[in-house]
Amino acid sequence: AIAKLRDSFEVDMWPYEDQPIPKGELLNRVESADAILSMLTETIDEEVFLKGKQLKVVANMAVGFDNIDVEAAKKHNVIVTNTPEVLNETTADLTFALLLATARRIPEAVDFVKENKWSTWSPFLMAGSDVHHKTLGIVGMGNIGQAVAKRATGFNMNILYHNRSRKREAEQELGVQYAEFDDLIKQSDFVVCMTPLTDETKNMFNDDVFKKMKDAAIFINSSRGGVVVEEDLYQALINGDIKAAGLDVFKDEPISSDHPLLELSQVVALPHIGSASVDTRMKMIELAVDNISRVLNGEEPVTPVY
Ligand code: 8YV
Repeated sequence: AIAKLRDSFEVDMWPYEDQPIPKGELLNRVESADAILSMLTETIDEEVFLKGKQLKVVANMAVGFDNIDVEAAKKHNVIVTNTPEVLNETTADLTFALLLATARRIPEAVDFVKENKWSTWSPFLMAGSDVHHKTLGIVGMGNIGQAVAKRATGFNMNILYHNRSRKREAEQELGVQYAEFDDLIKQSDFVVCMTPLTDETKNMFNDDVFKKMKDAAIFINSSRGGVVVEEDLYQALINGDIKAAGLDVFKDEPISSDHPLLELSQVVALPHIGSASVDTRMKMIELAVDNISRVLNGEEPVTPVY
């Protein structure tokens, strides 16, 4: 995909495998840039738009774009694009895998075998929680939320959802039921967060919310870490307000191994790999490259965010 860009444009690429581009470096390089292909690791704020006088488009290789100040982009007449749809199914697969792994304590059980601790059989050895026929609450019923619900129907789960707007089609097709946020929180055995990070959703999972959940509830987050007050989640797990958590995302990523949540055996943590299948990442980068090529050729982008 990058080679395709190189056919028509000069490409200045940061070796992102090592570390995200430092802000100063980004500010230097953006001065001569017409486009930025960004990942979530880059904060694209007003400062970047002020320096990037030639900038016409910022193409984020992600569906979420909370790393970009969209209002500042509008002000500076810069188009912002994202990569929706192509990652829905892959992210839903990972979310469901995380739910199953957390409920059935898979990572703990794998370690148990590898660490040579399996010396006998006992009735409750690595016993976890059932998933089938339990109540799943999905907060954020966009396309990925709906793809998660579709998977849950195969497990005969009772599915509740909360969303800013009702999703009548999903209600009909998937048999999901709309619930007020508090009702969903109180009734669900599994609470899955699938909302984007906005001013409205920031810190929405806090002490108050965890206390309302069932003691046996399992919280799954594969959207954005910023929707959770991590200290409150830690306390909720310690105090037994909820049972376990599966987290693909954290407030400040990447986290290091001394992150408090990692001390807890009932936490399954992943390094933000929701959309990380080779097929999907290829589709995402191709879409991002397509968006850049189109804008720089004077055409409409495929997936603008506004
Ligand atoms: C990104 C994501 O691919 O799409 C999103 O919003 O969180 C992931 O799918 C990943 O963070 C790389 O930018």
